[in-house]
Amino acid sequence: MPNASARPKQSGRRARRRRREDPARNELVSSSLESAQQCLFSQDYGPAFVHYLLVLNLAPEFKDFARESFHFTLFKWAEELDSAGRIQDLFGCYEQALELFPADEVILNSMGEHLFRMGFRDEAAGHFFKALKLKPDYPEARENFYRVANWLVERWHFLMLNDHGRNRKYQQAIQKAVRGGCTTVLDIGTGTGILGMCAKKAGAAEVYACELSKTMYELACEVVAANGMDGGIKILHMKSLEMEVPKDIPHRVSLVVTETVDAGLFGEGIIESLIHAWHHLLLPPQSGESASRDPSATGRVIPAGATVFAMAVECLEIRRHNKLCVSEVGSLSVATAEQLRSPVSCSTEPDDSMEPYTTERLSRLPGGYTALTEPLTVLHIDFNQVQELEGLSSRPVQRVRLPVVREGELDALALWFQLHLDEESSLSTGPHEDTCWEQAIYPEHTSKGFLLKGGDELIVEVSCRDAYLRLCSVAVLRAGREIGLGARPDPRDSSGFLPNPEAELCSALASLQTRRRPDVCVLECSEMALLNNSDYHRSFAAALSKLISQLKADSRILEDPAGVPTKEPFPVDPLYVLDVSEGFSLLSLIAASYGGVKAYSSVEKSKQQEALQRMAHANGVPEGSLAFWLNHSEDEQGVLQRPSREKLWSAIFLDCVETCGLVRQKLMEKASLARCLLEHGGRVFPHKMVVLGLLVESDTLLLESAVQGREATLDFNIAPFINQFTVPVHVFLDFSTLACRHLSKPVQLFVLDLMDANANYDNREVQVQTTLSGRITAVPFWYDIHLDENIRVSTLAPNSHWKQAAVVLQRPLEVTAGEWVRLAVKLHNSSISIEVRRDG
Ligand code: 44T
Repeated sequence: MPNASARPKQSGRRARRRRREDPARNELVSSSLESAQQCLFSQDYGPAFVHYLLVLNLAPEFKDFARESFHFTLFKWAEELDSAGRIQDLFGCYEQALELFPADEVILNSMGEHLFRMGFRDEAAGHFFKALKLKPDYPEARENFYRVANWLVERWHFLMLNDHGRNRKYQQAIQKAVRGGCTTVLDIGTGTGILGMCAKKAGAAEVYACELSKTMYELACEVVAANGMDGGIKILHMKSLEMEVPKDIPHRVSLVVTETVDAGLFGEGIIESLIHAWHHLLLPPQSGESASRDPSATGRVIPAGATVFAMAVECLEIRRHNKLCVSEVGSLSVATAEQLRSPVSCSTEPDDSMEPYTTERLSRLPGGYTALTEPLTVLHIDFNQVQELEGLSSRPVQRVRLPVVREGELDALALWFQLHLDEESSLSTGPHEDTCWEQAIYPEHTSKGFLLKGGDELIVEVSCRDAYLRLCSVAVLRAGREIGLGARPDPRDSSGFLPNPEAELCSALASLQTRRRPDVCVLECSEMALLNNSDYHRSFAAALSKLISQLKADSRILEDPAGVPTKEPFPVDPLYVLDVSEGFSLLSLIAASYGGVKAYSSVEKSKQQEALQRMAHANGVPEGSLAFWLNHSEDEQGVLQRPSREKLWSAIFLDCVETCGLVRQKLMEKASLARCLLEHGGRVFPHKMVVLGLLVESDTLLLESAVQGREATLDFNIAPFINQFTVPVHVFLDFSTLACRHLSKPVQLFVLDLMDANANYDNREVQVQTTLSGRITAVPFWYDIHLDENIRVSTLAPNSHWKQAAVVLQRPLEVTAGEWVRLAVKLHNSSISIEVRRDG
């Protein structure tokens, strides 16, 4: 605790004079300061905080002197408010504190941490960013910022800005339109301002831009000013749907430019934005009969429209992230666990709890994919026809037939589109294009193991009832018969398609088997992949069973009064095992299935707890040997009901690596707590982690991390601004499909010992010899997780649920084959940092 009892030094002549001038104020200040210090001393943080507020508001000259004590008081009081659930009060205090100290990086960072814990990630990120701007060498804020920068400025901004082809095509289309007479322009969703700047540069008389993200809006303002266009482009921080004429822009415009499209085309709300724009922001469209053909008196949109394609694919990687593919997990049978599924599911009836699609770059999926059908056009949309846009949501569900060209299991439908910028030019987001675009993936849940055969036709329903384009495989036409795939076709909606009665019976049967029952348990895609990770569970089961038999054997050997060991016929107590993995985990259940074990799980969601209990029942695990730790926190007696041993736990499971490839936050703190709770002979699983990595040259990683120079961004000066949001560690990397050259062999970078605190260090230097000449641009890394002396799991294993991470170097290092380089590896608060230097 900072020194709370010291008296403030008189801070300068002016302050002294003021104090002399107002004795009543001085009296109040000094008594409040005294009270603040007393309260602080007696750990009465709420009143201490109020006293400090009063003092510092009345006597700002004490700010320097009281800063540390004020911080301490604020943080302690905030902790109390947090545990009491008084969230409004908590943020109220921070706001008051920031009014007093608006440029205080420590307060900003701490407020960011609270915001983050409560799920306000964007706001949290904004606070860390501000803290870091105020004090660039503040490591806590830097690490926090790196963890959340992705939410503030999504990584695809770098990709899009580095995509010269895309930028150029947009620029040419805009140039043509402006030179053709569209001289008033609105850029919807301007991002860094690039399309608006294209319009200005092409000679547009008036350019407006809007952007709903605060960070992107601020960035756009900086970029536009740096390019000397701040007088020429009016940027608004708002959603286009809130814009009005003449409040926000003086009159309607003749051109809207936008790239508010996601991989599924409509996910960023382009339909709604354009309907609104046509009604409120754009001049009337040019129509055949329209009297005026003057482009400056009519409105139009770039892009002019889009054509959407879909195809069916077989893909193991998609399958294992969306449905259970194994019948055994560890030693457990999960054959009855079909109720587990990923949240990505698309039926023609929108369901808010589900995401209709995920996105993937098909060409980069590990293990690849097989196209089972030809790509087929499923929709064409004209952005210049407002009636067409408005009609989309009321349009009946359309059925399209995809001819099957190759035999395979139906795992997903993939969707992409061609964006027609104007009559001449278009962009494609297809899987074969060399672009930054991903495809939208609609995983197939219902047709478990359904094999499509050449000559079949897959019937897909296409709908657009809410903001999303939805695709749903409903049936297969085989030899003139329709085989239902689970989602019952609705004859009213199917335009002119009448299913035969037999087919209807089939699909009714299928939907009886697969209809979502109330006990369906939804897991994240990464959790599904974890369940499908047989290696992981087999290794844990083996290591655990070894430990259990050892401990059981030990507990049977009791000392008799004469000191001679005797064998007890029955185990005395159950062994206690705790799984503190975050998210869904079966490790506790695997432990409980060994018998003589009482296992506690940290799974919190009630649906997931029910799923575990169902599986326990199905596997004959005795009632009572599986319990949920968090249900017991109120009732400590229930947990600590074993008086015969001093410490409770025989084994504690930690999930030490996040799916994204980073060490789990606070892992080492968790491990040391866990060690304190172990009985004699007990173990923390895993007991050790080895971080491995190698040197690579990868342009892809560079392009995904930062905007490279000015060329790609049409010679506009954008890179230095957006690159403030560059983070040195790239996560969710798939090393097996990363385009790169390996410049060295894998080396051991770091060891984390979870069983022995003394074995740890926080930085290490590693010498690596290069095997090829090239430019070191990154160091991908992964982990060997040692469960015991003999059993280990690698996070790089094929079919692992883990992805990898890579440190991307700020300055690539040119090396020649055989040269030695030195890596300075550091671990600070679970974050790994690596610097690469030439040796010598
Ligand atoms: N990502 C594609 C989607 N906005 C692009 O705030 C392709 C993803 C992608 N502003 C990998 C690769 C790729 N009014 O800054 C955003 C957003 C803003 C609006 C004002 C509105 N109505 C909107 C709607 C959106 O527009 C910006 C661009 S959205 C583009 C999304 C490279 N992963």
